[in-house]
Amino acid sequence: MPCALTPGPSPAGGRGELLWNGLQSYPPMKVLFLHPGCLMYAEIYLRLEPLGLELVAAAARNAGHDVRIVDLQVQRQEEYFRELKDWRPDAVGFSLNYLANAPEVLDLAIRTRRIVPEAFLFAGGHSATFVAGEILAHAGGALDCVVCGEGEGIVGQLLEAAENHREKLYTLPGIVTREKARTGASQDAGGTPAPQFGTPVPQCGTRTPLIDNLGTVRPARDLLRRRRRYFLGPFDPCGSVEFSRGCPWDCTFCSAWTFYGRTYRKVGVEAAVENLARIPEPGVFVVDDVAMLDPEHAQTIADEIERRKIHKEYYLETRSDLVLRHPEVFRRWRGLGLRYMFLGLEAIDDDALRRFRKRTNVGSGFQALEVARRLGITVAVNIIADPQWDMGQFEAVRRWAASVPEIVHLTVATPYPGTETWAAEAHRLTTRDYRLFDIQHAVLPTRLPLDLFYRELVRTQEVLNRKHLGFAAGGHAFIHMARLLARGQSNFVRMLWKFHRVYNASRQAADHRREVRYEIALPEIGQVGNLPHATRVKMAASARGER
Ligand code: B12
Ligand code: SF4
Repeated sequence: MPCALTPGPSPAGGRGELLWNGLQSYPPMKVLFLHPGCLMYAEIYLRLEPLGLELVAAAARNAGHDVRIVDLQVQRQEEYFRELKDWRPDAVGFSLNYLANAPEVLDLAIRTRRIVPEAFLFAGGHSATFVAGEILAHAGGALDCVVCGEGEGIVGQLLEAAENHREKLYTLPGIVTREKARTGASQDAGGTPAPQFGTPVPQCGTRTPLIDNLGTVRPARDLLRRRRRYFLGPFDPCGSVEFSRGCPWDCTFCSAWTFYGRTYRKVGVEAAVENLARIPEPGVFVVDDVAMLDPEHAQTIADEIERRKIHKEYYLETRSDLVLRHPEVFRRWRGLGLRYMFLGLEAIDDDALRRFRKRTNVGSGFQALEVARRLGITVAVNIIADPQWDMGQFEAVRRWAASVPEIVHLTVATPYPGTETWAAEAHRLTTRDYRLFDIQHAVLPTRLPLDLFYRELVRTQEVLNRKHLGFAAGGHAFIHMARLLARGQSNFVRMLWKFHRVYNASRQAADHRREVRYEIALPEIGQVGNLPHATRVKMAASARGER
């Protein structure tokens, strides 16, 4: 039975009792956590366990509550609603990492409120942090609060407050209620200052304090009901692990660094490897923003993996300059099972890299590809398509992609709340439909007519996919697919034939014509902190309608 240091009588509606020693005791709450469905990319290439939500769920369970998770990436909405009606949770927590999922989460919250009117409903996650105030406004009372920042450190206190003194919720660091969002009140203590870019201060006075001791909460992997549905290309099934959190770089299009205030924290070696050892799947995705950033940490984890004789295969995301700086680390990890690496090359011209403030250049990106090839690590690279691209630029990317052995992905430049590009470009948006902010749609003006832009985009993605398919279908991959099917794992094989259904120029153009019920709020110049001068000038110009 959870026990809180909150003397005094229970407020009306609370279920707690006052104990002889003045402490408040209250029965465990039934807490249901929900992850929304897949976005385009996850429909095809990968679908991974929601590690952040598993951590929050574990922390709630450690606080003594009865906890369940529903993941709509691999479960149907009917299952969620059945769970609501049969189990009748006291609290429901919605995960909102991806901005494009906002309308789905809002609709689910509104329907949830009707089914369990007394329940405490809250949302959290990466995107929720940056748009907390507007999400609460859109929800029109369906959501009680939004948690800004990391969830595992605060969820115990949050549930305790929800149960016993809901009127004081807003005093918790990083917790935004409707009232707090409306008045801009920032009376919470001990929080970390709010992320800077595009984050209107009244939406989120502070974030939850950054956690000192990452890795001590063990993700509640056991709560996921369809683990075999998570996969990452040929890693089918696939688990996820976290070795570090945050990023010290400051690319203009990325919000990973603003979310964590440009900090970089490592999970202790023992905890990291223990968490890894507990993953039942043979393939593992390392979720770190920039894996292998600290070579010593990477080597010590490798030592421990060897000592414990853990045999897994790994897929990670990192930067090309790190591959060049510490090839010995990648060689060592290759020996341990590192098979795939995702490198955000982002562009094949230096001007664009400068604009993105990537702090690297095309030459070193290409050198890193060479190093990875020599090490036998398969690389997937990402290129950001600028909506201002013309036919020639698409063609150049197609030609380049065909000339290299790597897997190439194309995403569309998208300003997000929490990024510097959001502050600078938001006033040029052609749509404010959250659903289109998934880096597969163009939300800024395109140079080509929109239909043609999508035709070129899909055509390029198709060429890249065909190349990828060619690799996958050849040689060992065929045997691999046969083995997967024999084990009843069909995620990877299905993905190979699903491309045309998901990536389709007419479908993408039609997405712009859907009715929009929830619109993203635009930033105001006065609401963004510490922006570089050049960005402020750009912002002011775009606010005046200039390009
Ligand atoms: C790993 C990762 C993935 C994995 C998915 C992991 C998963 N299933 O959750 C893969 C590779 C599949 C992926 C895919 C995509 N991703 Co991604 N991804 C990341 C990355 C690098 C790390 C996320 C992570 O696991 N962090 C570690 C865990 C522990 O943290 P967390 O999930 O954030 O959870 C913490 C808090 O957010 C909070 N929290 C989370 N949920 C909840 C719920 C409640 C109730 C509460 C209280 C708190 C809470 O508490 C958690 C613990 O501290 C982030 C960058 C980042 N640093 O966030 C980008 C990021 C989230 N991805 C991004 C994008 C754009 C995408 C794609 C759309 C890309 C694409 N090419 O299409 C797809 C969409 C996938 C989909 N949902 O369908 C953007 C999101 C931008 C936005 N504002 O929407 C990010 C921020 C990267 C960036 N450069 O800006 N991604
Ligand atoms: S894109 Fe990568 S390197 Fe750049 S800020 Fe984001 S996580 Fe860091």
